[in-house]
Amino acid sequence: MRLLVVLAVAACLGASAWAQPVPVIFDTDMGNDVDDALALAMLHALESRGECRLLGVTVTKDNPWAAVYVDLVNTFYGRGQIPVGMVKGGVTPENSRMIQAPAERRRADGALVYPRRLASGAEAVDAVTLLRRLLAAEKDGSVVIAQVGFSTNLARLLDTPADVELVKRKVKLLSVMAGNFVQPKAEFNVQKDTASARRLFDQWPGEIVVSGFEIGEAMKFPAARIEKDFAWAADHPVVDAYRAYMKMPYDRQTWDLTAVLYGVRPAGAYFDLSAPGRITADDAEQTSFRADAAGKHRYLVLSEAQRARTLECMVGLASQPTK
Ligand SMILES: [Ca+2]
Repeated sequence: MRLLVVLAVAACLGASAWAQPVPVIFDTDMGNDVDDALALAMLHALESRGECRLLGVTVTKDNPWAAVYVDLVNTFYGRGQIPVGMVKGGVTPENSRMIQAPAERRRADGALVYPRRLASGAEAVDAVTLLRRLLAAEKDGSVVIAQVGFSTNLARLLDTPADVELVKRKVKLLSVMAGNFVQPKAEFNVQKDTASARRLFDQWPGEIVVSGFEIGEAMKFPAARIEKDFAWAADHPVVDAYRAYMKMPYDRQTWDLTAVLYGVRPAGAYFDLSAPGRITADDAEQTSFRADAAGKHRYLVLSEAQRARTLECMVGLASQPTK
């Protein structure tokens, strides 16, 4: 048993010392659910470990607090210079306590608990412009994009042949949280902007690996670990978001964390993959998969044997102390 635990921990530590950090873009609907915040914390931990470089964050929730919250989390982790792009005319503009409450918290002397660069989402650059700029600056075939919200920004990146060519040249993998591959049910990310999801699956020129609803549903982030594992920080913006999102204690699904984990560590054996094929999003806001040896889409499969180790790894990364 002890050997198994040691092996699991070693496998979670995992990064090859000689590997180059993976350049990552995080595209998120920050504010609609707390898994986006935990996934962003994971990316910072992976960057601290030398496994990735967070090039930028693009937001698909059209609420001004979303970019502010992303910016204050980046600042908390010592990376306030990371650019944040905002969707224009996007979906789900409603306010959300999980992003607004940490952003508004002040100390007794009036100072912000979580300083940041952006005063409002209105100051953030346009998301599509930022995507284009970030991709152009990277080596060919190197960039991983983790899309854990709507497909609004990435679908818009397919508007011009020049941008499609840019995606084809620069992006190594698109790791997406969307859809459902075990039940014919609409999933939030597809439901809220079905046209963009359909367009992404129809026209994205590269490989896509999708984490369906069922994967994060099978692994819930334990509330007790929020209380315990983040205790190294007197104030932590992700813990604040978790507490503000729903009444504690609650265990929350790890949907977006799974897409980040696969995106940065595709060889980590945290998941299995479906056969290659084609994913489509239909008018009923549902995803379907058709096997096709020439297809560029696959979805994640989680075995019972993988579940505990994969969850433990996500919890460990999300709560990893800053340097
Ligand atoms: Ca999300």
